[in-house]
Amino acid sequence: EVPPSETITVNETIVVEAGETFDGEGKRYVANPATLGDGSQDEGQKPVFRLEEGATLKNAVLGHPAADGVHTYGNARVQNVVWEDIGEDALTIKESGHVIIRGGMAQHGSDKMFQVNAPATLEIINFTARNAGKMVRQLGGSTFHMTLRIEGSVITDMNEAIFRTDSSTSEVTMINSRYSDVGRKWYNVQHVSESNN
Ligand code: DGU
Ligand code: CA
Ligand code: CA
Ligand code: CA
Repeated sequence: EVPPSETITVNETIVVEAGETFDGEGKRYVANPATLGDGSQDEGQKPVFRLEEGATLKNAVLGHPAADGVHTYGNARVQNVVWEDIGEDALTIKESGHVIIRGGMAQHGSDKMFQVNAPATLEIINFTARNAGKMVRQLGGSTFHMTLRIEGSVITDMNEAIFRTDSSTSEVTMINSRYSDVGRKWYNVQHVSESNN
């Protein structure tokens, strides 16, 4: 891995407008703790990036502090994005859509990595996930349907689970992936399909 060439302090959430692509060009983006958040477990922090419907975020490194990470509103693509030290969480699906996270890595989350707060399909492909509470958490107490698909990924050191949900209809498919030390793996997930893991 080549270290980022430059670190940019983000004072105000970077909004990637509908249908647009933001190319981070391999630079590191850190939150201004005074305006976005300090990356602790305090709720109510602001995201470093906000992706509107159909937006793409690529080639960005989120450094410490990462505040509330990335928020998505509808369909979104996150390609080759690295979270060096997850903040309150790494990415949150705020509005329904199909979100694809392809390539990249996230590590060092005190609790959640990917938080799903609206009905969605989340695909995680060729990703490295390590050292967090759970890789994916559907909003606690919610019973909407979500679909999780994990492919070609490496998952290590999750205290609680790879996926935790309170919904009896939510489902996960995991293929061609490797994992170790992932707690309960599927926490209350009623529909699991796995192959070649
Ligand atoms: O405990 O609202 O963790 O989006 C309830 C909270 C929690 C959310 C979520 C998030 O579900 O704050 O960060
Ligand atoms: Ca939270
Ligand atoms: Ca959050
Ligand atoms: Ca952290």
